[in-house]
Amino acid sequence: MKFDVLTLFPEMFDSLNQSIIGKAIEKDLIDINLVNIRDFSKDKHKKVDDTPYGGGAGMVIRPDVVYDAYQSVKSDDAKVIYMSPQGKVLNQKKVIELSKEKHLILLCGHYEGIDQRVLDEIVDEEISIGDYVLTGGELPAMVLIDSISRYVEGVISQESTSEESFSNSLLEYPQYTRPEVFKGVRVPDVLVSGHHENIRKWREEKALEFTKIKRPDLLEDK
Ligand code: 58G
Repeated sequence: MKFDVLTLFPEMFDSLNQSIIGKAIEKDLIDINLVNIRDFSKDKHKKVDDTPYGGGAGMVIRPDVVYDAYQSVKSDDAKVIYMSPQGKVLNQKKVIELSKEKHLILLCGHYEGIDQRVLDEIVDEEISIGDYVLTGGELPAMVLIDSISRYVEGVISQESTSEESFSNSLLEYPQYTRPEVFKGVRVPDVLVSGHHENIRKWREEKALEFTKIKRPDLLEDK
């Protein structure tokens, strides 16, 4: 999977060189190419934004610099995603769907956003990571990269993605590890019983119980 990220703050993505995603990059399972939109400014001061037509607060990113940044990475099979609070809210189904793509171009805005004309010209999909406004699209782009990369073959075990929360519309069952007694509380007996069928049933019940208590909305249309 190839990700091109169009951003004014490529350094923000340094944190992806850690843990599981860092390993996936080292192993060439995913390729993250950071493109600094500022490199495409034709201005002698490297300016990329200007005041909004019609007035109002803040600055808007110019369409021409974004378009040139896009031209430098586009391919015939690329899907362009604009990270925006006005997009469709991301969920696990969307993550799995996007993990089947070969090439994603993630566009990150800043300030008051990007000139609408270049968005209309190049964007295939607008995605939000939740109903709140951030100062930039970089954190949402990292959320997208992380969530999608988990589904790329070899990044984590297949078991981890098939057994997890949401793959059956339920939350996960609770997990326990050593010590067997912590602050006077024992690990549930069934988990140390070695009775695999009872363990499976107990986990199924707990997953349903947790979902009813914590996220009843997930059960609403079931
Ligand atoms: C209104 C406000 C429109 C994604 C800001 C466009 C991006 C939240 C999310 C913007 C984002 C999210 C400028 C800064 C997009 C631009 C960016 N905020 N919820 N902010 O996924």
